[in-house]
Amino acid sequence: PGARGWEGGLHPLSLTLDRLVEIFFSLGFTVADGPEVEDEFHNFDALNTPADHPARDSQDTFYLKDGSLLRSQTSTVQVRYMQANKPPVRIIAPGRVFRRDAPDASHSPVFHQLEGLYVDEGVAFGDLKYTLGQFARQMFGRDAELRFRPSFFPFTEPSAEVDVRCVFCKGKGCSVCKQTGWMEILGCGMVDPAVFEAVGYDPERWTGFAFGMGIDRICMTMMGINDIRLLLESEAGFLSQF
Ligand code: 2NM
Repeated sequence: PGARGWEGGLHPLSLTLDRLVEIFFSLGFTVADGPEVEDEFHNFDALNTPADHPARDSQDTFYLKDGSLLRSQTSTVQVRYMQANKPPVRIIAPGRVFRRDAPDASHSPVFHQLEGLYVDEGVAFGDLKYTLGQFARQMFGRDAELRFRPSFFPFTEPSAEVDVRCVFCKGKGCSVCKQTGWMEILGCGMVDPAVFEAVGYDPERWTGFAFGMGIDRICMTMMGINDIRLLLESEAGFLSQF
């Protein structure tokens, strides 16, 4: 037989995304998608982000000549989904997003997010903690431990940032967790009533939670990749390791 050729393989971001989708599918979520070129309503106004918010500055977001923009978050997909569908909602929205950041080892103007949205009657913060706990045990191991820190996002109230006890040193402190024992994995919160108003849901009847994570960052942590720019590299040299 002749020498076997290179067969190709899935990109590390695809491998990471496939695993994330599989986990959220097991928890009852389905995948939604939407356009990468958006308008200000879906990217900002509907998400309780007013005209004077710094995220709307042309230094921070890519605008096109006709006033449309490249989405800076996949929450745009959740907004479109809510406009088109009545509750209950249980979706994840993975996809490419854009921010005007100068590229370096940890920043790229093009990166990937996965956001989730759960809306029904009587949804509480405990449902959010339970769901993310189930996610973490599947993604990071059955003994995964989460820490919720109070934070702020315009579209959720209350909001939190979530850390997982470092999967490499189990909390002792190492170079991956920068000696803190914790790895930041996502942001989340209870959907702000102003978002429900904007999409035509009655905020007196419906409550929900949402969360968002950076796929590139999770991929880099789990696969030991130290520069985000490698994930957009087209040469097979780096990619052939996976
Ligand atoms: C995050 C953190 C917290 C989010 C909110 C929504 C929506 F559409 F429901 F308002 N979608 N995703 C959200 C909430 C995203 O990313 C760090």
